[in-house]
This record gives sequence, C-alpha cells and structure tokens, in this order.
Amino acid sequence: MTQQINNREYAAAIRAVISKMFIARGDGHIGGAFSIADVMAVLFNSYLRDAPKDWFVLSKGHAGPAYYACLYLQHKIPEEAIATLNANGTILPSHPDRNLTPGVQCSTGSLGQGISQAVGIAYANKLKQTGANVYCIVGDGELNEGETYEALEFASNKRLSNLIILIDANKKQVDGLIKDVSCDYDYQKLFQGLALAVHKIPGNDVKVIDETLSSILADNDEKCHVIVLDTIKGKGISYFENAENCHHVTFNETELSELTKYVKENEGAVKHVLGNTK
Ligand SMILES: Cc1ncc(C[n+]2csc(CCOP(=O)(O)OP(=O)(O)O)c2C)c(N)n1
Ligand SMILES: [Mg+2]
Repeated sequence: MTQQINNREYAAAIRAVISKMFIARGDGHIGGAFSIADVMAVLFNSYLRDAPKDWFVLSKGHAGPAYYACLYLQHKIPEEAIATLNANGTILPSHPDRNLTPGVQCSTGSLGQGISQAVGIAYANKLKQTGANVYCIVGDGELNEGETYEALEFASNKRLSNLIILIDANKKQVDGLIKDVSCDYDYQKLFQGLALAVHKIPGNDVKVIDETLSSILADNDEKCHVIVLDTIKGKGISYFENAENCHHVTFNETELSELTKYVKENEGAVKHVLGNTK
C-alpha cells in the first residue's frame, strides 16, 4: 500500500514516544510495547480507516503506551499527556480505557478479553454490513488464556473475514519463555486446525507486514485471517532485546540513558510524522 510516511520512520517515532512516556514514569512494559511498534506503524499509517470506521483492539493491553504513541502521532492525544503515563488523574492509564483516552476504542488489559470483544465487534459489523474491518493484536503469552480459543472458534464458525488477528509471537511472557511456561506451539498447525487462514511472517519487518495485510484484504475468501508475527521482545533497543526479561522494567540509570539516547536519535522522526498527519 502507498503511504505518505515511511513505515520504518513511523515505527521509530512510535518507539521514541513510548520511551518519552517511560522516562517520565520511571517504569513500564517496554518489551511488549516495542515488539509491536512495527505492526502498529503499518496499521496506523496505512490501514485503519475513518470511513467506514475500522476497529483496533489491543488485546494485550499492557502494551497501552504503544497505542497512546500512535494516537499522539495522529494528534488525538495532547503533548502534555505524554509525561503523565499511569499517574493519578491521567488520561493515559497503564492499560487502555475507552472512557479515559480520546481515540481508544476498546478497554483492555485483562488478557483474553480483548480478542473476545474483537470477535463480537467483527460479527456485529458483518451482520450490519458496515464494511468495517477489525484488527486485533494478541500476545503469545496471552494465548494461555483458554478464552482466546473460544474466540478463535467463534471467528472461524462465523467466517469473520472482516477480522484480522495479529499474534505478537515474541516467545516471552511475564516470567519466562513461552516454551518453558506453557508449550512450544506450532501456530500454523494450531490455527489451521481451527480452519483459520494463517500467515507466519517476520513480525518486525514493516514491508512484509504491509504486503501480507494488502494480500489478505484483496482476498475474498470468507475466512478470518491470523497473522503470526515472529517478533523480538524489546525490539528497537539492543540493550532490551538482549535482556533476559524486559517484560516490565523499573528503569535503572543505564536503562534510562538507553531510552534517552533513543529519543534523541529519533526526535526527527517524531516531528516528521507529526508534521504529516495533520
Ligand atoms: C487475565 C490476566 N491475567 C494476568 C495478567 C497479568 N499479565 C500482564 S502481561 C502478562 C504476560 C503476557 O504475555 P504476552 O502476552 O506474551 O505479553 P508480551 O510478551 O507481548 O508483553 C501477564 C500474565 C493480565 N493482565 N490479565
Ligand atoms: Mg509474549
């Protein structure tokens, strides 16, 4: 899909804005917010339409700052809110709340419940023939919740071709590797077994993400599609990529300086995106 802003630059801007929020707060769910910055860039730069109004559901709600960064870059959230992540009275709670934050469409954070909302939203839009698409990002650890499979069964049964589920397969959850905590899934077989269309792709590659979404939207196969994004937790700052656990970090001095360095290096990207999304 053609886009005004380069997706890679958009992703860098997202990570820089997330970093600003975390620096102000002093802690945050950095790993899972950074691993989805690339897919968020592609979705917010090129796919989420205002008419018909598409839906975005961040089922892994602890990555809320990535969602807020996109809304900020689209001028829906004011600059002064960025330094108030999770503070008393903020419009940016740690997990998305549709009653608090302009632009947030679904409240999430209780893992498993976002995807359950997404299938309901997709079904309602299908019945009403609105033409709207629903994009839902789910964590790989989140798949531990049995409820996610009930939602996937429903999506398959109702042939929700207006729903695209994006699994952030970063191989890590809150307290370890997915393969140690739950099991080493073969996602392709798992989702194919549920009669869903499955695509496993490099999940931090904006070009491949864009091509995959484009081809799914061009395809009228009456199936719900699942994209398994092979990602790296903490992607974007090698310090966090290499950390054993970067799920939620209370930042020490070294970590704060890594974040500050990232912000400095990518301030231009933030300005450029903001200048082109007016
Ligand atoms: C129902 C529920 N149980 C537990 C939690 C606490 N929790 C927050 S994040 C997380 C791990 C999620 O792992 P994953 O989906 O892989 O997240 P990511 O790697 O994308 O950060 C857990 C257990 C929660 N938010 N909701
Ligand atoms: Mg994970």
